Amino acid sequence: MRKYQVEAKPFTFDFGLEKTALIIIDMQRDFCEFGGFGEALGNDITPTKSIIPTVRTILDAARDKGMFVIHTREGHRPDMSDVPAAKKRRSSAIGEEGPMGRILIRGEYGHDIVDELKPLENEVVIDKPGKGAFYQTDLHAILQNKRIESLIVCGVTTHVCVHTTIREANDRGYECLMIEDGTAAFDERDQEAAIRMINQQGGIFGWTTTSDKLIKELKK
Ligand code: TIU
Repeated sequence: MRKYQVEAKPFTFDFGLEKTALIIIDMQRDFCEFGGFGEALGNDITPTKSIIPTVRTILDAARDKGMFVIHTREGHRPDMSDVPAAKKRRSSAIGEEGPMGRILIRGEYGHDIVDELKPLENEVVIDKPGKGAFYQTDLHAILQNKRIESLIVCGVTTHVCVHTTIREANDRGYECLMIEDGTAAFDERDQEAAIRMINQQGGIFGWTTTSDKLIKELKK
């Protein structure tokens, strides 16, 4: 099996295509469009919206290679029985009516993935109630069944759901490559810090690189 080698920090990230999944975290209208959860929390969603074309380029390259693709969505049951009181207390917009339907509720327009990144039939969609994609989901089982060892990670927001997921994956033995310009935080300082926190200390949580470096290697 060919080894792909992507120039990354803190050193080259190598992976085999069949043992790698692209995981796109929470590219939902609730985080990338106006009137959703991201805005309800008091953020300017311009940075999350602006990475959609870059994530699409990465997704297209992964699809071309036949890479296993996973999409995640943060959200809750319509009856909100799976929302911890502690979460609702600090994110009170959850379940409230917004211009895209009830905020962060499964089945609502705002909860779904943006049109540009709509999952294909053969791609996995993980609905998660928390920030991490492993918590209360079957993601780990799916990755084990598919013999996946490495994850290429994109999506939003870098310091919240992307970071939590990478930390969870790292503890479960997966090697993670985070795509710097394929992720976004609402505040540039959080973006910079989140990237540094992954690749510091010899790659304490994993590796980081840019979309052009990944795509160059995939297209070689
Ligand atoms: N608030 C924030 O930055 N993010 C989240 O609440 N969820 C995700 O990151 N998906």
